[in-house]
Formats: sequence, C-alpha cells, structure tokens
Amino acid sequence: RQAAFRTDLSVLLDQVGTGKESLSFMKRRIRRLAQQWATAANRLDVKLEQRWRDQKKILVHVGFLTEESGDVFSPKVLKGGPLGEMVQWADILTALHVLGHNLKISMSVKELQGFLGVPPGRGSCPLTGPLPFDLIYTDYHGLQQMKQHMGLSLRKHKCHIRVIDTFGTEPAYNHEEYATLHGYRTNWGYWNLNARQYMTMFPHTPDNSFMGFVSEELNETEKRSIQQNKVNNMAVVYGKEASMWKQGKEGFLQILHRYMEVHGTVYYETQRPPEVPAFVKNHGLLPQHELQQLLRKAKLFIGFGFPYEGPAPLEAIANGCIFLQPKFQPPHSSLNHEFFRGKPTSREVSSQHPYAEQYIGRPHVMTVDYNNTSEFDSAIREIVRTKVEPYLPYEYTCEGMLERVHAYIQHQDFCTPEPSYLPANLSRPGSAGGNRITGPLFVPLPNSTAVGWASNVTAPSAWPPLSSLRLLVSQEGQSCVEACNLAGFICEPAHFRFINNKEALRGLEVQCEVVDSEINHILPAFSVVRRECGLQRDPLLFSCAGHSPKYRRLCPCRDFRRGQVALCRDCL
Ligand code: U2F
Repeated sequence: RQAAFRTDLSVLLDQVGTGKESLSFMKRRIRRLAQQWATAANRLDVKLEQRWRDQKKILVHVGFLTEESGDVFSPKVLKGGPLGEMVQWADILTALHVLGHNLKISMSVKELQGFLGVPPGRGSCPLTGPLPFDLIYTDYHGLQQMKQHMGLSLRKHKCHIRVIDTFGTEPAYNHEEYATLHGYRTNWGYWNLNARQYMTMFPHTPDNSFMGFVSEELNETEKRSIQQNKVNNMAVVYGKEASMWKQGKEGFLQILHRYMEVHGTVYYETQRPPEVPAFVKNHGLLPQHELQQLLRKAKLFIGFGFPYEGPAPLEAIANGCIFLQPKFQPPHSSLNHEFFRGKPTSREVSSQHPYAEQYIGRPHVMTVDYNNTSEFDSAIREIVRTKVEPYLPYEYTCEGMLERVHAYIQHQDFCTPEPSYLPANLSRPGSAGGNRITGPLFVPLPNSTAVGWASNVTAPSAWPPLSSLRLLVSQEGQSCVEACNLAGFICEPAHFRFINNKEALRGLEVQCEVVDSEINHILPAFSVVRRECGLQRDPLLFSCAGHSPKYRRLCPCRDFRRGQVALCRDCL
C-alpha cells in the first residue's frame, strides 16, 4: 500500500496513552508542534512529486519508559530530570505517523508481547510465525526485553529492528566476538547489528544513522519581532537541575553578572537551591513553551559543561540566542569521563555540544576555554555587542526530519544480503592461497588524496547510490570520520564494500608487498613502513570511527546535502 501524509494527529495522541508524566510531556509537545508538522508534511509532499512511498507496518516499543526497565525517567519529568529522550521519541512517533505509516505503540512488555503475538508470561517464547511488522523502533532496554521474550527468533528478525541510541554505538563495540577479544565490550553494545541500525540524536559517528529530533521554527514575522524585542543584557543559564550548577560555577556567574542579568530555569521544591546564587533570577523548571518565550527575549544561553549534547542549545539558537559553551581540553570520552564510561563509543567530545560547535559555529555558537578568565570575559562582551538572527539547521526542522526518516524507511534495507564485492582473485577467508599478492614496493602518496575513483562495479540498488562515493586516504592515526570531514565530505559506511578491494588500492597507486584480509576494524588500510595492505574480512566491522597510529585508512566518503548531512545529493 501507498503511504499518504497525515496532518491530523488525534489518532496518534490517543495511541500514546495516559497515566505518566512522561506521556503527558510527549503529548503536550506533539500538540504544540502539530501545526508545524502539518505545514512540513505539505511541503515535503510537494517536493517528493507524488513518488510512491510504501506504507510500512511499524512497531514502536519505547523500552526506557516501561515499568519492566525501572522507568527512572517518568518520575523526574517535572523535577529537572532528562527530557531530551522524550523530546526525541515524541518527534519520532510524530514523524512516523505524519509520513502515513501503520503504527503500533508499546510502552510495556505486555503490549510488546501482544503486538508480536508471543504468549504472555515470563521466560523466552519464540515467535513462530512471520514477524507482523516491517520495522521495529526501540532502544537498548527494549532490545533486551525482546531478547528475553522472543528468544532465538530475535536473531531471525533482527534486520527489521532500529535502535534509538542517543550517543551512538561504534562497530568495534557492536561486534560481539571482536569486542570481547579486543577490550570493546560494554554494558550496551555487542548486538551484532549492522551499525546503521543504531540511530542517534545528533550526527555523531556516521557509522550509525542520524535520527535527530525537531526544534521550533519561526516565520519571518516572528523572527523580526524577536529581533526587535531582544534584551541585550539578558542571559539564561543551561541546566535545569541544581547539581548542574555546583562546583566552581560561582566565578563564571560573577563575571557574567558584571555584564548581564542572569536567569535560570532550575527545578526546586520549596526553597531556592543553594547552588544557585542570589543574583540569579530563577524561574523554576518551565513548561517547554514558556522556556521558548524566555529564550526569545534572552541574548545569551550559557552552558557550564553539563548536560552533554541536549536539545536545549538548538532551541536557544532557533530563538535568536548566542550559545556560549566550554571547550573541553582534553576532550571528554568513555576513557576519561564518568558520564561516558561504559558507552559503546570512543568518540571524543570536544565541548559541551560538539554539534553546535562544528555544524553551527559563529556567530550563533561560541566555544571558549572557561579556564581562561579573560577569554571568557571578552566572549561575554562580544555577545552583548553582536547581533544574530534566529537559526535552525534544516535537518532539525520538521520537514528535514520527515525527509530523512522517509529516505531511511524507503531505502535502508538490512534484510537482503548485500553482495560484498570481494575481489575475485582474493579468495574468501579460510581457503588456501590466493590472498597474498606480491608487487612493486610501496609508492609514497601525497598527504590525504582525493581520487576520482572509477570502478567497473555497478550496483543499481545501492543506497546511498554509488554516484556519491569519493575514495580518500586518511593520514596515519586519522579516522575516516576526520579524513572525509576535512575534505568536505562525510564518511559513508555503506560504501566500504565497494572500496574493500585491490582495485581501490591500485586506483590509489598504493603498491603493496602484501595484501592480507583480516578481521580488524581499521581495515581496509595500509602501513607505509611495513609496506602491508589489509582488507576487511568481516563486513560487520567496517568502521568510519576506527583509527590506528601506524595505518593510513581507505575511506569511503560521500557528498551530502547542505543542512541534511544524512542524505547525499542523489539520495532522495
Ligand atoms: C540531555 O538531556 P536533557 O533533558 O538534560 O537536555 P536539555 O538540553 O536540558 O533539554 C531537554 C528539553 O528540556 C526542555 C527543553 C528541551 O527540549 O525545551 N526544558 C523545559 O521544558 N523546561 C526547562 O525549564 C528547561 C528545559 C540529552 F538530551 C540527553 O540525551 C542526555 O542523556 C542528557 C545528559 O547528557 O542531556
């Protein structure tokens, strides 16, 4: 069946259910943004020019909100607890509904069992018939619950699953055996999914798919009125929980207070939290629409390092604030920071909000060293003087999110086995001979080289299409994420299979003494010193994020649309 856009959200609102603060928060958000979603749906409908869209049967199982997972989030909705995940789930549900799919929503294990048709009760009971859904969106908690209740049949159906995973999961952590053998095992990873089945809140490693969420958009009239009513010396502090204000924040707040009136939205019960200085005008935790109103007046939205990578800075920038945030030197990561410890990623977080820093930047975002008081002081003075317009990247508009989710649903297929394009004369692992070639010595390459690489491979069903591929070589120690970014592209894991061969090495004029095929997440790559080239033996380990000091990597980069990094130019 053909999917038709929906602009009426009443059925969705009924489906979300009642009885918990988290659900009420999500429903308020869905209602508040309804008009914006409807406008976006109409625009995308025109843009897609009547193209056929399959209507999919979709189950959304929100694991972290189930009682069975402990649901620690719901009781904190009105108390300054994390709301980012609820913002995102509300938007995912809305996008799927608006795109016209056949949606079922489950927020408990019982509902999950009902929808899947497995007998209720404890213990694992395999699903015997076919999976009654084309797609299942869930999270790590939900995945665990499905494993418990579907048992082995989960393995058979797992290509249909998408895991909403805020901070992302890199391939080395996702590959169970590899993670266990090489020290990448965490509490979360090791599900052996295709890494693109994990969908993140911001475009982190391109090994995962970027799901995102939306922020409120302003029309031209609203933009003009915001600019007229901006209060140049008004700052709002980022942090709705008192603990985010503690430890050494006084000093910065004092400097800030020299130039600006300081506002906060910190949750409190009866008394002012002691962490919040007396000169701060604290509004208490505000409902989302009231926070937007406050941001419309403010000139500065200032972060003190936590929470990491939340939605609020995008909302502030969309309402015409400048976002000031600390640079992290050295960067925070799962190796050196408690918050990221045990998360299945090696990503180095260079500031409180790397997306704001790298994808938006000045004049909307200023990332400074807070340990340097004079740098901090002059940033504040600059902000008071600077005029900025409200700004929202296209990928965080409703239309942008609909466009991206539409493209994923219609094109991403992890169920049909992909041809691996292993080179003919490099035999499959395990068979004798044939996987080593001898040849002339390595010819040094210029530093990062972009090569117009033509291959005789044709792959008509590939998505992103092959036309978007640009082959590139990284520096030693550099990942493909960095190498592609520096050249103005993005790493595309789906393209690894086209460059994991000798033709690609030859195209780059890498002349290897030896070509081996191994299981290592930095391959395909080559060592200049050892004159060795290595190809990847296990496609599950193709990784944009991997790097090694001794190896230069072969990187499959692709072009992307301005403001929509998830999609290449010919991807729609
Ligand atoms: C992030 O979670 P948070 O919920 O702490 O992220 P924020 O950026 O603070 O904001 C989430 C929403 O809270 C709303 C605001 C945002 O959409 O409009 N809000 C509000 O309604 N009233 C207020 O007074 C203040 C804010 C991140 F999203 C999570 O993924 C991480 O787990 C967490 C920790 O890093 O940070």
